[in-house]
Amino acid sequence: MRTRLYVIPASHPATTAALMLDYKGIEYKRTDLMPVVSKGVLRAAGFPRVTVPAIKIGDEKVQGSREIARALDRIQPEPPLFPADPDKRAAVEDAERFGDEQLQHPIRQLLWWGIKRDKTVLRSYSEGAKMGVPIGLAIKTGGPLVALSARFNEATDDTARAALAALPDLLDRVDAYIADGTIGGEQPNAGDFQIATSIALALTLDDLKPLIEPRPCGALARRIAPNYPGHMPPTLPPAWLPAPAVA
Ligand SMILES: N[C@@H](CCC(=O)N[C@@H](CS)C(=O)NCC(=O)O)C(=O)O
Repeated sequence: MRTRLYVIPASHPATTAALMLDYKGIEYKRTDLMPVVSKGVLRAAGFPRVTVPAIKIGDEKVQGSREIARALDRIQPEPPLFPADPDKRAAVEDAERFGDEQLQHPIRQLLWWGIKRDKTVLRSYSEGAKMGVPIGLAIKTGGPLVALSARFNEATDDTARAALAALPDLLDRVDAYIADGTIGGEQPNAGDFQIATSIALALTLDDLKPLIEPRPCGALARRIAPNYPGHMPPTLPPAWLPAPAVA
């Protein structure tokens, strides 16, 4: 079936969709979009909203990482992204919802906070992407796009500090999902794909690595989303950082 996935390079929910397509063995073409510009392209392609991931699969258009998980299971049931047992499915859906609604955004805000300070890191986050313009040029001329993205995502000092303050509890919750077997099993599910990409993106920020790497969620991210692109050297004020977890 003809399938095209629309992504912004290094977008964590877009990587969730890519990993789920790979897991299902569905071949697809990828369209890499620049942030902000992505909104117009998605609208022009007929999607109802302005965020990635979005896919065209056959004649269907599906947008949103959670919607895509369900569409993929419907279109190609094997291997499944959700358990057949209703209680287990409800637990995976709860983890997936948490990943989408609570975990994704603070990590996104910390990323844009850092990019705002040093947009040269965009080169590493765009590794392997085909943006239609040379990445050096995109970086040189990308100031306004970065400023707009930071504003769109409300990546301010206050929200970055709030994201950092919330991080230990968010990581505890992921570790709890792993401990109770909701995610982290031998066969990955939609919860694994949803959550691991946010953790993998967070691991590209050197400031966050010591908080995450010793935890079970760090190992999960490395297993489910290896080779995640991007690297941000230390940039956050040390006074804002929570204390690393005690091993
Ligand atoms: N919760 C949505 C989030 C989608 C989302 O916010 N995607 C971001 C990229 S991570 C986006 O498209 N932003 C638009 C932009 O940066 O211009 C999902 O999981 O699909």
